[in-house]
Amino acid sequence: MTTTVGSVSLVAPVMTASGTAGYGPELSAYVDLGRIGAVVVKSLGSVPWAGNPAPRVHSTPAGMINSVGLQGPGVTVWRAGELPDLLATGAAVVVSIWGRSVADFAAAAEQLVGIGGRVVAVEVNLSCPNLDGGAHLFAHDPKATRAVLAEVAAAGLPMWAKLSANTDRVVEVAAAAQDAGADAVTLANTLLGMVIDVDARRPVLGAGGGGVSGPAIHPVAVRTVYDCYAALPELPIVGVGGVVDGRSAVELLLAGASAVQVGTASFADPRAVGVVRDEVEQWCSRSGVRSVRELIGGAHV
Ligand code: RRO
Repeated sequence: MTTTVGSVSLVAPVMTASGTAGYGPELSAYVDLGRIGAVVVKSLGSVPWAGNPAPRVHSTPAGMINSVGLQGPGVTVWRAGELPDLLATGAAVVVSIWGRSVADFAAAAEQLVGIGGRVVAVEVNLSCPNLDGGAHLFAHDPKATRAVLAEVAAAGLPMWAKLSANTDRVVEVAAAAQDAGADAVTLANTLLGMVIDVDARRPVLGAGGGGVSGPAIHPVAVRTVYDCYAALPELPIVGVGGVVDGRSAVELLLAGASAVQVGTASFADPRAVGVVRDEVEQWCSRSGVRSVRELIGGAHV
């Protein structure tokens, strides 16, 4: 079940998706966090952030939409207050960071210096759909992506750039990320969306629009991973989007991901990430696959 994402070795190819498993040991009551690849914490900024007005989540056909709006305590408070308890569970940790500007990312990265140990990577969230209402996503622009990663490199951790499938430039942006020193790309964040309450004649979410996730976007994730792997075969990929069981995880591995993340499924069942991990193992046993690494990119001719 072991895999690698660039220089990072993981005990399993299944981890939590940022924003869906808190910052600390929340899921440890339901999942042995030492048996999954990593816990990817919700994106943290350089300062505490209150997030968007409620309601922030709403179910949609085959998924959900959210406009959480980056609520969080900030890197420094998290590092002192929540990280020790998370590490005590035996989890490997990937810290996700966000910013509204290149300088914000630099400040968050600076707060990570020296963190090391079982914090194995920083996932750089260049694709939040709820930053300034989705008006500008760093991940829609190769130059902006490059500029952020150049600053985050100072954290001294392997960098995973979390990108967006809202743009037809995702391969170009992934190439820019690779060029700027990213060890991997995480493909992909939620898609821009909106739900309107027809009786109230208003958007359901407090912020108006939000990010759509879950099985409805799984084929989009598969295509995005497939295209990036085909164009940039040396760039490791973490696949995310609508993984709900072993088969949907294997699908992303076959598209070219070295590991996958489980997010929305955890809202319905907090055991989901552990269940998916076990189902991948069972699928491999039944299919005569001796190592999940054999699967990576296996759907490409
Ligand atoms: O907090 C959020 O609203 C949020 C983030 Br940072 C993100 O990257 N993706 C998402 O769907 N929601």
